[in-house]
Amino acid sequence: MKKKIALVTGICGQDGAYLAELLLKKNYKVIGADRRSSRNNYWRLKKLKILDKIIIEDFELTEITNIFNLFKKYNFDEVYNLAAQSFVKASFSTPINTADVNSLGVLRILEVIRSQNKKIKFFQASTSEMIGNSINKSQNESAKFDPQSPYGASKVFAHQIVKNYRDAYGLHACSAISFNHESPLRGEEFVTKKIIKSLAEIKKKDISSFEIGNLYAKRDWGYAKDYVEAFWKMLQLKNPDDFVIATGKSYTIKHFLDLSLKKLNFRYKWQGKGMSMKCIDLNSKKIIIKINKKYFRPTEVHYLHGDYKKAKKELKWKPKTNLKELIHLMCDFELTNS
Ligand code: NAP
Ligand code: F7E
Repeated sequence: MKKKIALVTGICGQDGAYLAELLLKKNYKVIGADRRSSRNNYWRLKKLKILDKIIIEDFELTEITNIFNLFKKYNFDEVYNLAAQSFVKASFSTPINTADVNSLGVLRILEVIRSQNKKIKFFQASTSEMIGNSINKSQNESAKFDPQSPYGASKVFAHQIVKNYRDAYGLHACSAISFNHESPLRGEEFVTKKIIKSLAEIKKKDISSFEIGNLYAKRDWGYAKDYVEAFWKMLQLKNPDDFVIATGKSYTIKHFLDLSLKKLNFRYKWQGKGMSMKCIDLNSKKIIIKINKKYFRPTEVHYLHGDYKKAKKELKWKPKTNLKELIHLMCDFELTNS
């Protein structure tokens, strides 16, 4: 049987790497779209031992000709758009670039699909940051949007335009409203990876302490490898639709820190309040964690707690990894791989 051809944009990111691994297992021909960079950013694909199984193509979401030519070169069956300026904090300092990549970039792909081949199935990586601080009984597919950052706002445009192209032109286009998902392959600027990497470095005496921001926001954290399975399942549906992908559990950053400290066998105590709060290592008697204002955002999303009932029913999908298991995976990776 002819192999299906999938395009994965953002191939060098966390989700791109896990999704490529899954698609290869399912016998797809995987084309990985990567923007040119002087940095070697293939480390995730190398870790998963899949770099030589993927065809990497140059791809820049802000360049329509670039996208057009790539879609001329291959007859894609499925396109997974995972590329984005994905760091919320950075979107406050690069709002225009964030909108160009995350909003208009999606529209550029949709226009190319609409004009070249409407049969291509399209997946968009939407986010719980679109829901932001809106008050909803349940954070499901009908939740109102109240984004709290240029990132969240840029993703709302993308989400709405995907729905519009589905309705207006009959494209098989859908979006996953994913809540936070993490893994050993998570980018180092995100709070989970930052915490575990820094604690492991303290253990190894490479650093003595680190600083962090708001400990009291709540997040619904899942495992990225579980989430990419839902992404693939969505494109196998007869009728395209949008789905919340989440765990249905919500914890503070402080809770994540405490679980990580325990997993890494720290004896510790918290002291002080607010900006003066600190964590002391009871063995060395030294401060290992301090709060720094610079890690706070101008506006914060305080509480995320996804309701994935629809995905459970229609995709037969549910998260397989709980927070403790996720932390264990990330700690083990940090202790053995760096
Ligand atoms: P990630 O690790 O930051 O990966 C994003 C990738 O997009 C990177 O490889 C990046 O390239 C690429 N990219 C950025 N700007 C680009 C441009 N202008 N043209 C082409 N490629 C570009 O993100 P992730 O965690 O895997 O997330 C995947 C997608 O899901 C993103 O769209 C994100 O917004 C969305 N999402 C993520 C989460 C989550 O918790 N992880 C939750 C909801 C939604 P470089 O490697 O060169 O930087
Ligand atoms: O922050 C707080 C911070 O940067 C989580 C992206 O994948 O998920 C991610 O966005 C929380 C926030 O992720 C630090 O204020 C405290 O409340 O890990 P994060 P995020 O902003 O939730 C969504 C769903 C996406 O779509 C995004 O692409 O942690 N926090 N101290 C900190 N955050 C960071 N990064 N660094 C700190 O030192």
